[in-house]
Amino acid sequence: MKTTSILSALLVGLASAALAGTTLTTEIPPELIEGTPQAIPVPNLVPAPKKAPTLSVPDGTVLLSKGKPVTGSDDFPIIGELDYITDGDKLGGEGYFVEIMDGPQWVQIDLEATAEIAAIWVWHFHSQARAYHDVVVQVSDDESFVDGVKTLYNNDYDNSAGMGKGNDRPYVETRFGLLIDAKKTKGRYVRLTSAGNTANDMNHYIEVEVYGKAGG
Ligand SMILES: [Ca+2]
Ligand SMILES: [Ca+2]
Repeated sequence: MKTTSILSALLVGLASAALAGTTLTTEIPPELIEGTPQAIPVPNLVPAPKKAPTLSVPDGTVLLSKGKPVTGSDDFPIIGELDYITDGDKLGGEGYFVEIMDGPQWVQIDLEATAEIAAIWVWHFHSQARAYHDVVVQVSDDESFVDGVKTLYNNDYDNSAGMGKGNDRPYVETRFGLLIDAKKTKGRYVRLTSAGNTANDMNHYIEVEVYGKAGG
């Protein structure tokens, strides 16, 4: 009896230790699918999720990227503005996405201070089921991404973007976005690369959210 109580107390202690942290949630935009569905001809595709992804993050994790400055390899977007990426709007329709030119292109968020990053949540485009090619997400304290670059996500399975072969799988864009576990990686800048998509050669972003703790 006594042994059982001690054992129970131990198990409760272990359970609360394992549960330390918070489940990250965000506002998911409403469904808005337009046009006729198109085939998504990429290998090893992760099917579209039916609900929002979840991730346990450290207590005290906050949204760091809201309103932060965004730069890019294409300074003159074809549609919209780079600022859309951190403005908090995630709707799928016209006026909410920025379109940048074809080829491998990047956008970069400046958190304005080194942070301990817990998660990065990405919406490229969600009014049509499609997959973006060569999605690579990196963190660095170096604005030019030469030194100290940490790659958190890379689904360029054939290294066509020339940044190294990635082991992540291509996925279907949906309103639920792509949630990346950043595992407390430290850095000031977040750079996201892509190289067109299965519907056209252009690159798009609706919103990117970077979560973590400032001053990491
Ligand atoms: Ca936005
Ligand atoms: Ca590729």
